[in-house]
Amino acid sequence: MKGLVVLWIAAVLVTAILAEHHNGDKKHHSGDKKHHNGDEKKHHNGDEKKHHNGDDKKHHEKDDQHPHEDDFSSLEKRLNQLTAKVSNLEDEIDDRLSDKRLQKARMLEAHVIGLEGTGCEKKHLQCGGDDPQCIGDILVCDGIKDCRNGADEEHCELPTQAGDIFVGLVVYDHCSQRKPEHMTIHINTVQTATFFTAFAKISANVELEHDDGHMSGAVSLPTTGYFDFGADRLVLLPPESDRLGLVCQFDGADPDRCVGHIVHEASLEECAEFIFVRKHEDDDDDDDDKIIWFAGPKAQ
Ligand SMILES: [Ca+2]
Repeated sequence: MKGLVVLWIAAVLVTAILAEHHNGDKKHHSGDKKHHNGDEKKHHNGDEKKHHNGDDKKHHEKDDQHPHEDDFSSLEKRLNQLTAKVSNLEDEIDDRLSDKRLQKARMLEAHVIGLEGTGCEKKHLQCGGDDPQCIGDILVCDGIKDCRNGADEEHCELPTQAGDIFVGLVVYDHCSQRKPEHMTIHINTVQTATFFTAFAKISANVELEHDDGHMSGAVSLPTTGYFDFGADRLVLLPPESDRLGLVCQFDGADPDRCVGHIVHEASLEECAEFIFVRKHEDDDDDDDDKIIWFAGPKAQ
């Protein structure tokens, strides 16, 4: 009898517990339903309404509540910063590659080569670049790439043409008869041959005014010569019996300026130097002061 009572109490308790558990589940499910419905409703209604209302501020506030969207926002910020940096670098590179800078770099390179030498024999051109190579100067600008890097056919524009005027200012003069302060080269004709194109034939007049205290005057000396592409220089043969010629060296970068040396024809010894600058059409005869003169190498 005692055992039966115990069993009955146990059965009542189990029933009560099961009933309680079942009710809890129900509550849970209904809660879930509520949550689900509510969320969906809220989400759809809220989101759509907000979208349609165009209430971006509210939308972003909602976005901020999601941590992974914060990450996207921070990545986007960093990407924008990097894009700005790349853009700045591009501007800097463009600036460094400007024509003016490139010309300056080529002038400096020409100056360094002038000081160090090219490592090539006389009448030979150094192709330059990472692959040093010497070629004969008659192969320069002949229409065939003789340098492995093609450098011999790269700068073949004549820096001078008929009608050009170059005005030279004396740096030193140990040999000319008249010791002029200025000398002017008038280019009359320029002819490029169909063969042997490394040289262009030139005819010119060298004009100079002189005043040695006793006598003053002006002369115009007709002469011929050539432009040597390999050496990038204008060579004018001696116009007078003193056998003094003129060699004007361009730097390969600035076509408006050359360093002129008066040389003895036989020995090629330099005995005077003039810095020549192209005279532009809008330069007046009396406006020589406006020409910017560059300091040449010091007198020897
Ligand atoms: Ca060539």
